[in-house]
Amino acid sequence: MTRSYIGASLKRKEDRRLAVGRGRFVDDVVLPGLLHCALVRSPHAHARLVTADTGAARAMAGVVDVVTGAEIQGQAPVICAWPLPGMHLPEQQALAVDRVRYCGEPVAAVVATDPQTARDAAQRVRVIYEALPAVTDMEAALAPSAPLVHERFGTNRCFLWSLPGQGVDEAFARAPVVFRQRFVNHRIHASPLEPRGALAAWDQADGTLRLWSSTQIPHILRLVLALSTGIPEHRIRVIAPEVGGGFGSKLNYYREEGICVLLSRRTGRPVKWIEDRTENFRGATHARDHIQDVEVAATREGRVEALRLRILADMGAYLQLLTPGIPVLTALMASGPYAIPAIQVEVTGVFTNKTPTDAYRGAGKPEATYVLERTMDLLAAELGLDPAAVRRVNFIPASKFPFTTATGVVYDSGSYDAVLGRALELVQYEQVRAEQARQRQRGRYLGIGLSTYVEVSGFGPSSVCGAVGLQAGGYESGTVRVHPSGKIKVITGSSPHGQGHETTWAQIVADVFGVAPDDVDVIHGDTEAAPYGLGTYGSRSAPVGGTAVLLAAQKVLDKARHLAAHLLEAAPADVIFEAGRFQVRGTPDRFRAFADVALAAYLAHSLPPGTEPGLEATAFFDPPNFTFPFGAHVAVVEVDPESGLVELRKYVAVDDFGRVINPMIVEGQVHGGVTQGIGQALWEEIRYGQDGQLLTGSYLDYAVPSAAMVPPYLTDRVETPSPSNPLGVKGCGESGITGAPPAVVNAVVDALAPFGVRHLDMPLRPERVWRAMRGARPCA
Ligand code: MCN
Repeated sequence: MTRSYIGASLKRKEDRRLAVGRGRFVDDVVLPGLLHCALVRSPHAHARLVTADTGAARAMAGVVDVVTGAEIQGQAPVICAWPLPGMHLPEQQALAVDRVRYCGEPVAAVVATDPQTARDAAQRVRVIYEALPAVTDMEAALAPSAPLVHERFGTNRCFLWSLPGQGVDEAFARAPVVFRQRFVNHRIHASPLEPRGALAAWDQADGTLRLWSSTQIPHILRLVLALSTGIPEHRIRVIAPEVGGGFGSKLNYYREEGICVLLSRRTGRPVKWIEDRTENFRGATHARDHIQDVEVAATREGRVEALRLRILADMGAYLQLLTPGIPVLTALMASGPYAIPAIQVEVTGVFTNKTPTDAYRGAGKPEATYVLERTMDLLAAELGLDPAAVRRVNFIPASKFPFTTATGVVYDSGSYDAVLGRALELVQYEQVRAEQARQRQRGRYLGIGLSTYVEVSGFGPSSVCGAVGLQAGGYESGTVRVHPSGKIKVITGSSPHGQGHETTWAQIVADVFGVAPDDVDVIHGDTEAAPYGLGTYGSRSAPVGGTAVLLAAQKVLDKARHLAAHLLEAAPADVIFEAGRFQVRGTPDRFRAFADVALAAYLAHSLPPGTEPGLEATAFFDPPNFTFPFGAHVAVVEVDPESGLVELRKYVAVDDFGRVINPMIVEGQVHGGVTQGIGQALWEEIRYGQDGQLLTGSYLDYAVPSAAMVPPYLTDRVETPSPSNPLGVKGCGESGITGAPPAVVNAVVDALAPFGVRHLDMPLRPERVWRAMRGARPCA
């Protein structure tokens, strides 16, 4: 019997080099004549640029070039790929010209022979600013007298996008239960282990550019760079070497990449820029930052009949690659796992004097889940029902798939009751509820929080991406190259940065050819090597990229079967492939080993008529639909009434990712995502002062959780294969961060129920929780 590697918890191939420090990141790339870039960044959130004196910096030994915005105006602007109808699209120059609009915006760049000299010289660039009033609050920004982030628009409203929603008004008119609530989904930050970095090497002789970037999207970056700089795309090679995490923040084209390219062209030498942590806090995109007003119409049994959702989404000062589209994803996913008949959503994008927002793990979907899951708990509290019962009343039944939501999204498959049932079983729901009641008598406050989510993963399909205005397709590519010895190279358009594609793609291909995963190596992240691919984000790689690799391998196998049939003098239909060899059906002694067929393909002494030598194929997979992973998470907390400290006592996650390729990698993805979600719920927060100064610009002020701050997670899976791809897989990368925040907040609010607390906004740091309890007398 052939062993199947799909479904096996193989250790990650890539960890062999990473664990011993042999990974090669952008900062490890050193080229002859390398120069280093440092940026002068605005200390003001909003100011007019009066003058910039670069003389002292230029005079320093080791400084090779200094540029200001005016000198490179128009040469490498940032591009937004998700224009919405009627949207105001501001210019974002590589370096600010005339005006700065957020604290940390780059205004000048210095290039020197070593990084320290570049940084010292950047300090000597004397910029005179005329400070202007800044606006950081979205509602204040929409007021008529607000300072304008972009004067030429005459408003800070970037766009208004809506789903009108049929039957919503009628449902509200007849519903016996109606309530509203405001949720603030605050601004957070991705915190990758490796900050951003870029190295541009312009070759004057042949007009070619190589750019090493810590990016999730090498091909898209190459295209955008070509459009932005005018350098022909076929003369650009983008390389994403080892990338130390991105979590969506490296799904972008950033000014710093363009600046390195321009400086390399000006100096004729390679130019590297490596971001420090403070810059990462100010310059890499932020995320979430929604104010969500929800109105709910429901029956007394807890069935939601209609939702009205108004979202204010903070764009920050400019639009990055996908900024406007993120809240649109929230709107489209506003039905969650529930059969809500009527949904109306209005999204307003708002400019403020803050760092631009964009994708961060989940990108719009955690925001939707948060609204829905808090809403379900509020409804349960309103009606005195159990939160699990309210969810069950509203779930889309398993028999109703494919299911079209009121927001127009077609869910592929689901079994929501199954994941909730298993999660309640694992957490021992009845017992914990009884324990909660007992402890309350003793003045101890336990809380139990549920979160049942569905999210969308596996971007494409391309036609749907186009229909919602995204200027990118949703397909992915893969090449499978069998060498004459039978060893295999896979070249993928996906661009992993921590997700383990080198291992999971090898598992897929090993199963097709009946070889060991060690016989399959995977190359990624180099536009010169890989067919055009869209990169890694939106938990798309397994459903779309993995499938492209599978299809390419199947094409190769098909060619090999024809060749084997020729060698065996049999009809291809009579040749079967089993345990790594082609054999004539019913005649086990007439066979050719896979490696022998590979050699024959390259020797080409005897090929079937019309067959080309060689054994490789490329496939592009454009899926017919997205995939819709789902799950049920339960958090159990205890709140200390003296300090407001929240202790997370238990966390259960039961998820459905369809068929699973590597359970251990998937488990790691869930752990990472859940931890980031808990981070948002309890600690992480990007805060600005009213003057637009970033108050949380380091890990002294911005608390990301460590392993010691979270409990061991209890996880399980249910498998409902996705019909959207032949592997039956759904993406798993964003589920944890989608499920966790409402589970934790629901648990804390549940713990505080005796204090009459109905809702608290994240992050639930001790002070906020303590203030909510203070003065309120607990009732048993
Ligand atoms: N997988 C599997 N079986 C499934 C689904 C996935 O074995 N049914 C495996 C895949 O083969 C892959 C991994 O799990 O090895 C994640 O696959 P997938 O869910 O398709 O997600 P992507 O590979 O597209 O990764 C993107 C996703 C996102 S959107 C963010 S953000 C994110 C994340 O994954 N950022 C990460 N995980 C991260 N992990 C690390 N270490 N660093 C990041 O920056």
